[in-house]
Amino acid sequence: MFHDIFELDNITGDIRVKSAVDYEENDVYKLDIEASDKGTPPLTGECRVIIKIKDLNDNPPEIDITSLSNVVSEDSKPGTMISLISVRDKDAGDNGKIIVRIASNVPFELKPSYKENIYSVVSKTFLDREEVSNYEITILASDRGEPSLSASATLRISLKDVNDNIPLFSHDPLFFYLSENNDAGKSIFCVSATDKDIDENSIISYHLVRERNQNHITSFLNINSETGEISALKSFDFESVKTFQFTIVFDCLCECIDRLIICSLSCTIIVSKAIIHLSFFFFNLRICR
Ligand SMILES: [Ca+2]
Ligand SMILES: [Ca+2]
Ligand SMILES: [Ca+2]
Ligand SMILES: [Ca+2]
Repeated sequence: MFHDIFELDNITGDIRVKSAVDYEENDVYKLDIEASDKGTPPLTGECRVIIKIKDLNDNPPEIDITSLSNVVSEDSKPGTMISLISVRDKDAGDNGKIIVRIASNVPFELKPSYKENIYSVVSKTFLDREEVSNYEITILASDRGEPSLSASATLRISLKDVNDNIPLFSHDPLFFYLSENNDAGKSIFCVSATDKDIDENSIISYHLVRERNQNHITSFLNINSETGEISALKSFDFESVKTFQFTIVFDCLCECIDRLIICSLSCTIIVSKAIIHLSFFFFNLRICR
């Protein structure tokens, strides 16, 4: 095999390299050399030449990422393992010794394992999908060679939503002016709450708290549970009723406190004389048509 790599000058005895040598392929060659004189018969002598190849830092580190899942629940506790990282470098000595770090500013850190060159990526703080929903974790591996070679790899993580936000009304309590002689059966105003979660966790269902007394104002109001649109079933008269109050509730199973909670909004409607121009809104209300 070494005939392909080394050549021997049979006059001078010089050994020359005739093709590339690679420490990672073979780090030592043993050449058996024979010398003979020109006598009759020729006499010979033998020796063994051992050639050791010196390592150069010609291989950057390699990074393998084994993701347990690319989706992590936002309620994962600090220290939750996200992924396994293994690094290797074909060089020897310092040329193959690797320093690994996370190069991006993310709430994750590397924990060395009991095995050399294997690390786990773990969360180091509580996570909040409503603050940051996706992370790119850049892993940087550098060897200790001179000059150092390095490589990077990116791990992408999405946070899975947990229902940890209750719906919130922008104004609570709510005061609302309604012009008397409103059209019975028509919408008088709309309540709207927002929920920072997504999908099912952000769907809000509105309900009126009904009083047992059939003459209570809530008997004359309806709410669209999906839109929050409130309609009055009768026309109000300033001379007979000037103000009334009721409560709107919505249910939400908030996982942050692990129980069903009732969120509510207290509403006060002030009936105004018809001469006042239509409906006047306090705060930032949306008119439903
Ligand atoms: Ca090398
Ligand atoms: Ca190297
Ligand atoms: Ca959430
Ligand atoms: Ca929610």
